[in-house]
Amino acid sequence: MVYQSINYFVERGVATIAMNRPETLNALNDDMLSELYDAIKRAERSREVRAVILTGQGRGFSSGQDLKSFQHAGEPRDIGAHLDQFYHPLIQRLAELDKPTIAMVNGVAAGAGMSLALVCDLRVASDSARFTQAFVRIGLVPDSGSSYFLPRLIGYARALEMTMTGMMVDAVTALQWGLVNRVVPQDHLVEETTRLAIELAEGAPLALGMIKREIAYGLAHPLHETLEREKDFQIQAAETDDHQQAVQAFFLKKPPVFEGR
Ligand code: T3D
Repeated sequence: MVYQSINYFVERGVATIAMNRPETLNALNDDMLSELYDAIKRAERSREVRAVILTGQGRGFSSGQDLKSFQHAGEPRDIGAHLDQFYHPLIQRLAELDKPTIAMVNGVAAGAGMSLALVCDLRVASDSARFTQAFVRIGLVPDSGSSYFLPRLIGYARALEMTMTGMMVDAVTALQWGLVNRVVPQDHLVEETTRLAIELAEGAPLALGMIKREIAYGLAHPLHETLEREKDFQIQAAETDDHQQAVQAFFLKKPPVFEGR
């Protein structure tokens, strides 16, 4: 697929996917949503790619669904079919990607644009990033996973405040609330996020994939089931060449080199 609405490149094991409709603050139209899905699939299938950065070009991360699509004159728009066709597969694929994902939040993240940031494993925000659950401001409700991820990240009360008011949350507050992992000056955003992504790309890929699933499992299951799941994953991890090699490297006082085996 040739991309028109996003940019995609890979460097040092990190795929960077940048939404590229800056004149709309990267509003999500069908082309962009299809391309994002394709890019995630591409990153997932590439052996070279071991971490993914999702970001936006220009001064916005993403302003959410392109509001032009709501300005229809004739037939009412089938919003359920649209969510099923575009958003749900994208959010699900990102959530299930067996590689670490980082949202590099360069500016405003609104509505489903914020959902895209939430589904990523980590969020690094610039000091000019802003977050809004804009849905309610146009009489809609949270979608694209916001009602799943937001209370898990910031708690019930704050999630309700954000979703019921559509308030704008600045980067400092986002950090205090646990909505983002780090806030860095805008000028350092790419450098700092890339450094973190490379660190993850050089980590043990099989273990990282399992960690992602294990933590999600632990949030949704009781302790006794989580202990069993941890054990299953630990058995698998202990059998990898990466683990064996890393233990040897420890005693040789060398850094481990993880090959994903
Ligand atoms: O269809 C389905 O499947 C349902 C899915 C729904 C999911 C959703 O995401 S619903 C929520 C959609 N998003 C919004 O409601 C947010 C709308 N945008 C805003 O509230 C503001 O633009 C922001 C708070 C994000 C940023 O404000 P500000 O003041 O920094 O920028 P601005 O001047 O409002 O926007 C800059 C330009 O981007 C402007 O265009 P112009 O006037 O320069 O030609 C504006 O119209 C355009 N823009 C911003 N957001 C969108 C957009 N164009 C289309 N769609 C947008 N969502």
